[in-house]
Amino acid sequence: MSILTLPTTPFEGQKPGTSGLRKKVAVFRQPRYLENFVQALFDELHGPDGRADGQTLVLGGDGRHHNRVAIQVILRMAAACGYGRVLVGRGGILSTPAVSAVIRRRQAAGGIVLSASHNPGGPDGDFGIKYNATNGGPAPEALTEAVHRRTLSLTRYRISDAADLPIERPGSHRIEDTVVDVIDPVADHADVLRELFDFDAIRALFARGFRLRCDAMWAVGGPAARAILEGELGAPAGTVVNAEPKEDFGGLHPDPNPVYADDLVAHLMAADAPDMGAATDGDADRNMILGRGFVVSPSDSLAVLAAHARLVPGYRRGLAGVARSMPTSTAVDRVAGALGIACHETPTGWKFFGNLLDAGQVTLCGEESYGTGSDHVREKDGLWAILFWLNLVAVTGRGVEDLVRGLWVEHGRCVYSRHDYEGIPTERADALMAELRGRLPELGGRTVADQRIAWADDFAYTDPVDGSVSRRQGVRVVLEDASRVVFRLSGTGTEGATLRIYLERHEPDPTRHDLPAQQALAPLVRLAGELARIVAHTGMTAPTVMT
Ligand code: G16
Repeated sequence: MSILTLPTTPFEGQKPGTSGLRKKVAVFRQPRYLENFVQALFDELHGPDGRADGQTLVLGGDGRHHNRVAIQVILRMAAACGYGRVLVGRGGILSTPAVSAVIRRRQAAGGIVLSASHNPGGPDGDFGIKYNATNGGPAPEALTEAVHRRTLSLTRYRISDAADLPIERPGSHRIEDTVVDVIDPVADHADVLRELFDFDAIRALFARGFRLRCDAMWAVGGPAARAILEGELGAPAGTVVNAEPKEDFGGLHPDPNPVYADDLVAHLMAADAPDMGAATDGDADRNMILGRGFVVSPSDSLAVLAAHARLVPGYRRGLAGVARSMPTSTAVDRVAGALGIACHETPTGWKFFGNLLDAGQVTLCGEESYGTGSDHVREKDGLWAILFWLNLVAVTGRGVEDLVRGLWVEHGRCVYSRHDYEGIPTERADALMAELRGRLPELGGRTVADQRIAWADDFAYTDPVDGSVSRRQGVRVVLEDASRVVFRLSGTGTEGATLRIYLERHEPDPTRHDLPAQQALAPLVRLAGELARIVAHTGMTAPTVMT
């Protein structure tokens, strides 16, 4: 075995988005593409000729196509970089929350997650890579931007010429001076979850005949969900469906929302529907929750968890505060107000919660994009959310729908929807946003599509812990009754641009809570179309996805 220093030249476009670098598999397959990004990361972490002497790195991915190849490359590069130890998930598999749990429990220096999350997989699908820091959370913007800058000037990378390691079984190996331990992909994460929830109460719930359908979408969440829900909590075999992880997610789009998890929705709408439905995504950090005949919006889910957190052992002492991404509905703000705790509004991206969690300023956080989590790890966590809901149902004796309706009765309903326009040519999407931003100064006090605008801005965030400022995080247009429309471009796609439009209106009147969301939000949809001139810019007359 020896360490090689090999010449390379930069690739354009290795700029991490909302959550790491995501590209088509074919892009990652190009010789030196992955190597360049990893070397740029190691250079930033350890200095240009630095060595990570003695440090521990966690490594794993969601098992999508190209995962196995990439794992072996990174193992050889980590050895060349001098890591003392690499903890790699068996078969190269670790869910995103599991990586976070392992980093924290084993005091690792950081971890590399190979995932494109909810994006489709397979040879023609997407691949991705991101770095999580010592706190177990996604690297802050300052690091991802520095890595990108370094990718543009890279001239060489270092790699061991060792053979592939057999990582399909637990064991310990060595590349150069680096010890490579193959670890159980579920154990650390399961230990963390066990400490938080009342497993006895959930076991009793299942023993009473409670029926759950948990759809793992052929992704990495399946084995952990099966082990805990069926193995430990006594849910009947078959509770977790689509549970075997597949490299192409069975050809499906592993995104737990009503559009892509339509099979689960159909089961929960059927006459003999189970009591609760749940789904997790490609890397098992997102979740969707359903009651019988009832879909819970992610924003409402966060608000319900916050409102009842004290009923769950891990949060019995109450919440230090809560946080939500800016486009997420204000339902949790209302709950926080009633609880007398702070509610922080951050830009889209889980990385923005990290400092608040580390500083003990918030306990729960969540996003409209089907992510909820807490200070138990530094990632959103799909199985955590499912267990939290089960725990609440078990100890309150109330169903999923009843818990959400209780929130609406107490705080009014934040009627909410997101409209996505996917596959827009990038320059057209950029032109739309530029025009919108250009109009911002004149919007306050104007009436557009019969709606009176109170104020409008481009969201900027100053991190209260380290003072870092993130600008241009989304255009907000707020009406006099506090209804709002938010416009931003997705930072996770791999083809063209996706325009996301977030619509929210508060409805205090209980007799109007059952109005279909799209009907209640129709005036805001008209306002959004007129303001952003969507048809003129994109040629599209309707969104491709509505959640
Ligand atoms: C990632 C981020 C989330 C973000 C979501 C959507 O989730 O971790 O914080 O809300 O993308 O981002 P965008 O609107 O830019 O596409 P995941 O599950 O894809 O890692």
